[in-house]
Amino acid sequence: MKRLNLNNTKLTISAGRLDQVPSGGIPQVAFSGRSNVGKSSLLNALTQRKSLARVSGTPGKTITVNFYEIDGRLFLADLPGYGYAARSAKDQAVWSTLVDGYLSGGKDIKLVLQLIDLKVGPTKDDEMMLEWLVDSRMPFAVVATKADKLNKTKRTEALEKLQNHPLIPKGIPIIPFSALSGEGTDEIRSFIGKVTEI
Ligand SMILES: Nc1nc2c(ncn2[C@@H]2O[C@H](COP(=O)(O)OP(=O)(O)O)[C@@H](O)[C@H]2O)c(=O)[nH]1
Ligand SMILES: [Mg+2]
Repeated sequence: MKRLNLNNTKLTISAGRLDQVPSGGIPQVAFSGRSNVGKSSLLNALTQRKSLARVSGTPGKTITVNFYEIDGRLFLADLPGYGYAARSAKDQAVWSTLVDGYLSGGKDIKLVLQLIDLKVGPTKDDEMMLEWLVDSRMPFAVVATKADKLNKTKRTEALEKLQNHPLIPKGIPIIPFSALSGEGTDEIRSFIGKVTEI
């Protein structure tokens, strides 16, 4: 298959409603994680763009799934973050309806990348997400973000904790990633290529 042209990337749709979600058969990879986990930074690293996705923008303002179209052959779907203490019950319900509806109904979703801060470890919200992914049999991988923040000993410990986590089944890839050093970028890219068969 022809190599993806990552320079040919654009934000196509900010979907606030399920009927705005693309459904034309182009494979989609969804990025899930709490606010501040490093989702925008990962998207920028993967697409070799400095600011395709806004890094640490005003959290929780708009609840949308942002679709980035790559070379007309792949969508990266940036799910709205979770874990905002300040989010109202109403906004929380909007989040659940959109995310649950998207992940349950999206026949073009080939993979979910679940981001977990390697230093912080899985939060309660991360665990709810992991449980959902396992129960719904969604193909997923864990991206352990901000790996540069840990020294070698702490890093090994933290990775072992993830590997032994009861909600992360054996065989689910756990990929350490750092937006600062670029570690993990190629691995995540080739994993996406393998799973989506593009
Ligand atoms: N040290 C370090 N900081 C990071 C990394 N990735 C993101 N950050 C920082 O974490 C904060 C949140 O990042 P962002 O990508 O906006 O997270 P998002 O809210 O999940 O989209 C920002 O201040 C980033 O600069 C990383 O790999 N290493
Ligand atoms: Mg973001």
